[in-house]
Amino acid sequence: MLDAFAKVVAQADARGEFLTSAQFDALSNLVKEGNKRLDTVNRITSNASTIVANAARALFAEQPQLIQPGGNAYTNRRMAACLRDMEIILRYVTYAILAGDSSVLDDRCLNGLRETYQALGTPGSSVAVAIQKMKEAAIAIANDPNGITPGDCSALMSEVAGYFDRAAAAVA
Ligand code: PEB
Repeated sequence: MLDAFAKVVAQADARGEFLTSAQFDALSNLVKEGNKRLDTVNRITSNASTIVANAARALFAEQPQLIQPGGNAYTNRRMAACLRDMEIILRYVTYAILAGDSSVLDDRCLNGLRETYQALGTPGSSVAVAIQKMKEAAIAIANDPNGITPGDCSALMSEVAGYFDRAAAAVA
């Protein structure tokens, strides 16, 4: 599990060299813009249950077969497992945002997840849709200019979108 700093250190050490100025500048920018990242993680974390519930509702409205008899989220046990999975994925996305690196998401959440869903008979493509809906909701909340110091968060929001896209691609 790496963060943006540990990754650069590992890369530099593998070459046996000091940090390049490009690596240094990227980390310097990460520090300079760090409050945006912390605010983003804080906003997504404190709205996690709303993000999960709304994304799940939107998924089941689009794919009602999932909650009909025989569906993959039919019965409370499967519904609970589905909401739990969405929450786990969102939680790892928040870790990746904080770390500025996807390795925690990759190694602890996404690795083997596609195969798990295949073995369970859970439709990965539907999980991917749920993740995309969480992405939209999370970005709307994180990027809301109200109640916060205004600034340009476009680069950070595309990084955030990238972690959700990575998760969706890993299960689709
Ligand atoms: C992954 N999900 C399920 C299981 C596991 C995971 C390991 C099997 C064990 C169990 O039921 O608890 N666990 C989960 C995860 C990590 C982990 C992400 C990462 C670290 O450890 N059903 C749907 C939707 C979708 C869904 C498409 C969006 O209709 C999910 C939610 N996951 C779902 C369901 C089950 C499941 C299990 C319904 C139960 C499947 C079953 O028992 O039939």
